[in-house]
Amino acid sequence: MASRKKCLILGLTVFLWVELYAQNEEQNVTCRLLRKFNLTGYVEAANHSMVIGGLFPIHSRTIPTNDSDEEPVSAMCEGFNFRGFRWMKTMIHTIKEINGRKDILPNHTLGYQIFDTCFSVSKAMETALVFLTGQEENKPNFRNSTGKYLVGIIGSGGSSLSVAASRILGLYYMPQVGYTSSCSILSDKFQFPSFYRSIPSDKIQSEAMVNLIKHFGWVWVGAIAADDDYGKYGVKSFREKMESANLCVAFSETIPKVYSNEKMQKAVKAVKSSTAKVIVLFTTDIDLSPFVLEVVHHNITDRTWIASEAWITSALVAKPEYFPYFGGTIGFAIPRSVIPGLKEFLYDIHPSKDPKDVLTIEFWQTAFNCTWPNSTVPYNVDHRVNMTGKEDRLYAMSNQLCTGEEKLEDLKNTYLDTSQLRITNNVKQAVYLMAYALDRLSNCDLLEEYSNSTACSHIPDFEPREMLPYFKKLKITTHDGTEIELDNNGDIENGYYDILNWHLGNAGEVAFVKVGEYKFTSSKYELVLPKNSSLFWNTESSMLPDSV
Ligand code: TCR
Repeated sequence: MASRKKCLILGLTVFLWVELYAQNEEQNVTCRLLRKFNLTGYVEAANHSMVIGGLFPIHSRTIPTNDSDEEPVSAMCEGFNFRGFRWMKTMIHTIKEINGRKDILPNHTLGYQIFDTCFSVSKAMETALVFLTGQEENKPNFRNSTGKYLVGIIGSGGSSLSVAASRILGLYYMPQVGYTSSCSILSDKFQFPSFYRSIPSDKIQSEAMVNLIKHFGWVWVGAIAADDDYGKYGVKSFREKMESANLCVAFSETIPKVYSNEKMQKAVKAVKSSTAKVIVLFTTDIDLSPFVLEVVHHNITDRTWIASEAWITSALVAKPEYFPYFGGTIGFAIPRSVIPGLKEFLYDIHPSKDPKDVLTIEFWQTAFNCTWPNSTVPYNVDHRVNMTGKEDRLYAMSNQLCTGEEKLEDLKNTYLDTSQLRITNNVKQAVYLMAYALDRLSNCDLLEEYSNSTACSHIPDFEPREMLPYFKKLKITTHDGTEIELDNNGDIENGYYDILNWHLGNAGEVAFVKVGEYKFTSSKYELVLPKNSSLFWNTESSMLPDSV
């Protein structure tokens, strides 16, 4: 096939049949349960020796379906997520870069198979099953029950997704390298034997928050968590560390993931009625958005928010119109990096290149608010439940047709914004960790303590578990000279966070001003907040808030 060499399957649908035979004693009935997995993504596999799997939140949620006792169906997705789309493109860009290098895997090239998780646990589970079992004639020979070719998986995105997926993938010791799953439980190798990551564990961040609180002399602090593994474990370890530092948590609330006015108002009430003026918010930006609207609606000002890394630089929250409420936010961010060649790669996108590339068409339609002629992609109809609890179609089909002449340069869009590459750089490093582990395997470059017990493996004919020893103490140097070393739990041994503070920029935008750093190694930490850093506080007096 002529198109074999190119990236071919877009919007691919995978069918998986699960057959359950239930023996009914009286009637001897056989029940057959069918489930069609409906996954979207990109694959390029032909002509490559091996494939790396990838999972990214290209949509923000699944569309709720009506309960029915008919055949179980796989949900559709909505809410195009430009940031997740950039992460996904970064994985492809990195794989192409590695394939062009002579010093890493010189005799092999890597393909990829990437799926959209829609930011949902259920899709992450579907993909885990497909990675392990799925195979169709025109699809790559990724590792199935005979154990071939799929090296491992980059992802799955949020911690709840990684926890769920790696409970299945871990059964087969399928390596998984997370780029944004920071929940501390993923360090537990008994539960997650094949999980590694390029993002530090939140164990470090929650301690960093407590040290920041101590630094400013606050003792009475509220905490709000997202209703998922990230939020709940993050706040749990934050509370434990506050207690051991003899500091107090004034309240601890959760933001509901599925709309519930009652639960939301409970959290708002806690904030309004507490005398704690400093509040930790451990949540991703997507989950935080409805809460932000509530804070605006209730006109809650005069609070200082301590941001977790997942929303500290988020364009969803850092909007000038929210500055009266969220200005002065302080928190930790993954260090920024510049990725050579990525910007050009991201700009190289146009729906006319491939009529089957449904994600690019949706990207174009959403970014330019138009409909691509004759496209089968439903425009971004959004079933998000609004603040009043009613289903609200926030976007309707645009009548305006896209011309194809729309200019990416005119867009102010998260996808193209390469000024704050933080998690994006983690994606790149996650792919490199996987590739370097594979490179070590191809050279049988084992640590001494394993070399007696493990025979050398052969590419590409090896079992997933054979990769695991090569992640032990894996040490790599990144494109910008940073050294990354994994410890025995698959966590980053040492590194640092930027401490950012939200100021109002000259052009009226929210500026993320770096005011310090939090450095950590496996045995010690250091909070560096120079006395002369310019801190902005959103208090009446513009002075450091009191929270006692
Ligand atoms: N860990 C979160 C997810 C997350 C995220 C982000 C999502 C983190 N940072 C930035 C979007 C953007 C950190 C988790 O669930 O583990």
